Amino acid sequence: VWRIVRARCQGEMFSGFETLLVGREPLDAQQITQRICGVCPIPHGLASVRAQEMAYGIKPSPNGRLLQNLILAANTLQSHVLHFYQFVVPDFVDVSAVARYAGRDGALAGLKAWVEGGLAHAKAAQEAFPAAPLLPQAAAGDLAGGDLAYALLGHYAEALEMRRATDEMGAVFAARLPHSTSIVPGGCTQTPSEERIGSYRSRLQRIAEFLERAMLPDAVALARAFPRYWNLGAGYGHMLCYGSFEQGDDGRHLLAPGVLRDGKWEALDATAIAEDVAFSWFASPSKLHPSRGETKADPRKANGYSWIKAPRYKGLPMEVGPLARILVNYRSPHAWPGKPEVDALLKRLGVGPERLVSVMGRIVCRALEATILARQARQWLGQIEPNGPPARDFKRVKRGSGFGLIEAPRGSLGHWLSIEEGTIQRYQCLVPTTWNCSPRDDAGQPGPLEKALEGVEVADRDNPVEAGRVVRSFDPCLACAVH
Ligand code: NFE
Repeated sequence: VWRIVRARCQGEMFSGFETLLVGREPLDAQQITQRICGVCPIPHGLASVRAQEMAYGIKPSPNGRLLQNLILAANTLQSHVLHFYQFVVPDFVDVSAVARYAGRDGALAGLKAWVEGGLAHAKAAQEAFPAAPLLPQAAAGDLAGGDLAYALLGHYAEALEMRRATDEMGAVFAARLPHSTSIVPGGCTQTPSEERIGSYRSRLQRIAEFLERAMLPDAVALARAFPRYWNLGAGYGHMLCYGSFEQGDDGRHLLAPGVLRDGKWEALDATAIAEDVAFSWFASPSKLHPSRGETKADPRKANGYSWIKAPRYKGLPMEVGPLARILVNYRSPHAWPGKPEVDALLKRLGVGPERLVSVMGRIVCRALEATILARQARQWLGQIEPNGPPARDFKRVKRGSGFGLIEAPRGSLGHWLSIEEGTIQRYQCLVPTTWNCSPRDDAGQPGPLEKALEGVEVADRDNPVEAGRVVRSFDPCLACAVH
């Protein structure tokens, strides 16, 4: 057995969206920033819209808020289904077991043909190029086979269908996806006709049914089969949530903002955020709040090892994502309707809430959040005023500033904007994977994922699947992290 003593998390590309926005029309920002990522474009668009709404002094209209929530819900469900079935399941399951499947399940039979084809290709390539083995190395010996493999893989293809359904559902109001053309400051440009509401609702019913029948039970089955992962990959345990899915104009959210420092809840103070760059390839100074943030690339910087900055909250590295959202709300002194659901799930799993800070905790919280969100989306649909105005009017400003804080599928996302002479003078994004995959800060503290990898035991040094599973539990996205 090998033990990880140190880990470095590296973002190895520069994107530069913040610099390319300078000098542009602010109303272009929600279009341009959606291109940061194809998996979570909507939260980028909405964070930008929030920042502009603040600069223009408006809030979305009631329909606008509901439509924005419904578009974000669709994008979040798409991302959560992708993470579980297309990323996590193949990490824990012996996919080649499907090649031995002899039953009558149509989904598994289809997958079997696909896996057999892939294995045949890999074998042929290996024969042609024996020096470069393409077939996977020997498995670490803890991949699920048999009935569990069939159960989880049996939903793999259906999950792809569900991702299609989530994108179709989102596009009803987003006009198109992945990059929506309809989200604007004040709401959305798509009028919620009865037909559109019905179109969203019929897909949502299918997706909600899938989440309750397949995804949540499958996450529970996986957790039961791999109990070791309740004790792996904890990291610091500091959690951050900006809050998301506004329930009205009065500051209520489905997932309320808050912070856990050493397990203790406190209110979020958005001024207590700063980004360090001692180990990041930037020439700009450390300790800048994003409202004053700078992006000056310095690819040859001594000590630099990442294009990701190191954001800290009151000097601490914070984890963000579904686990952070659920735990912050679970530990909040304010009543949260999701709490009984968390308790019921923990009871079913036979673990206490303290075990949630782990690889398995991140996985089950994502599945639980998806079911809560799908249920809530039905309520929002019912609250829409059919054919009512989908947005509020606003006036562009010559000068102003604002910020938008939102929860993307992978965690807390903020955009900070300043406008001078009617154009963007400064634009800064602080993105979920920037929080989770940050490098060391000026004080030398490792980022959350770097910390979570410390101490992890690996059975096979050449095939460190345990480390891979820790990384995967954060659902990292390089494109977002470097933006
Ligand atoms: Ni590219 Fe993203 C999400 C955002 S993560 S996926 O969710 O914002 O950094």
